[in-house]
Amino acid sequence: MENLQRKIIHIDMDCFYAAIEIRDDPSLNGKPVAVGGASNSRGVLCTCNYEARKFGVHSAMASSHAKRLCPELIILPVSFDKYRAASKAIQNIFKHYTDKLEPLSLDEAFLDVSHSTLHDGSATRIATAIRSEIFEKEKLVASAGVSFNKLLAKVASDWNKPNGQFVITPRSAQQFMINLPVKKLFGVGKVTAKKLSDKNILTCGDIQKYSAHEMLDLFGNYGKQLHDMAYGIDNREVSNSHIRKSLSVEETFSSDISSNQIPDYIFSDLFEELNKRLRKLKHEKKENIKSINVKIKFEDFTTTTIQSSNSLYSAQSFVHLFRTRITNAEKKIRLLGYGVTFHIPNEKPHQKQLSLDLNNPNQKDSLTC
Ligand code: TTP
Ligand code: MG
Repeated sequence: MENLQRKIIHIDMDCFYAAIEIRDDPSLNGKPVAVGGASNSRGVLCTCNYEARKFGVHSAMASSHAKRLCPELIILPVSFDKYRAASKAIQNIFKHYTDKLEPLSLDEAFLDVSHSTLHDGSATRIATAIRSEIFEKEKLVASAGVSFNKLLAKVASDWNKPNGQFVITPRSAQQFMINLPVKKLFGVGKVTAKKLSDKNILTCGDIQKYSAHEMLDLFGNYGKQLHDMAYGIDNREVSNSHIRKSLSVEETFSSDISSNQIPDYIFSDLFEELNKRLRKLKHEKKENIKSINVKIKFEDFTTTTIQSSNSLYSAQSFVHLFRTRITNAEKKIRLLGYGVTFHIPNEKPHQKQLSLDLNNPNQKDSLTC
């Protein structure tokens, strides 16, 4: 495998938003706790602690459903300011260990410690030290993955969650990949997993039975990427100058609305929120917008996204995009979202897909979680 010499750590905080809430209110300790929209207002959960997960509760679940699974569940409102402050504190801790640092979201980051002399240059011991420092200073628990590339470090950080770490060495990688379920790879959601399982492909070892060409024929460009991932190949650098690929905001209505009855203020509020978020970004400016999109979730939970690369970025363009495609009122609408994608300088197609999957900024940053 490539890059034997690199030492990459992926840190991911455990049940991040919920952990912060519990830290700040110790009476919540040991109870099932979630953060998100209220269960009587069609809200959705951002996350929940591991006590709640025992009941089958998870991120992005409707709060009302979560309450049915776990009637004792305490659902707290979202306090982004607190989460941002904790995130900043954690990022500052990472800087004690390396300058080559790539935050992926508020609660996770890649660190390249290949050239560190700390802890005798042992990435495993550096990862342990980072987790201890986070706990001592922030009273929050993190998990870590250690490996020789980003793909494997990220898979590894999920392996011993919560409060654990896992190392994939060049020597163990081959065996590890053979048994790794495809669902653990970035970008393999339910739909891709189903397509793969229809061909009896359940593990990375199953993918390895196909040549790169066969995977390309079967699944298009993504098939080739899956083939690389199945062998644990990932040459991407840990990059400090992380550039965002997209930004989106969304709102779940308090009750479903017919498409022709959506009040104007909903469109203008969404545009204003997107604008506000856009202003906060460092690198990605309005002039760098590649396309705009409108996401619609219907009452039956089916979702459609309408995208345009030819529209100006304006409030009218979003409304126009919505109106040109949603012309009948046959299905009511549950959620509306506005989003943009950005031009990425010098982007290679393969890197693009991988980093899109990795960063998945839309979901974590959306207004309704
Ligand atoms: P995750 O790291 O995916 O989840 P987590 O930290 O809550 O739990 P764990 O890593 O232990 O599995 O996401 C980090 C935060 O991002 C999470 O605390 C809340 C937010 N988030 C959402 O708002 N919506 C989502 O759908 C997801 C997955 C996360
Ligand atoms: Mg996390």
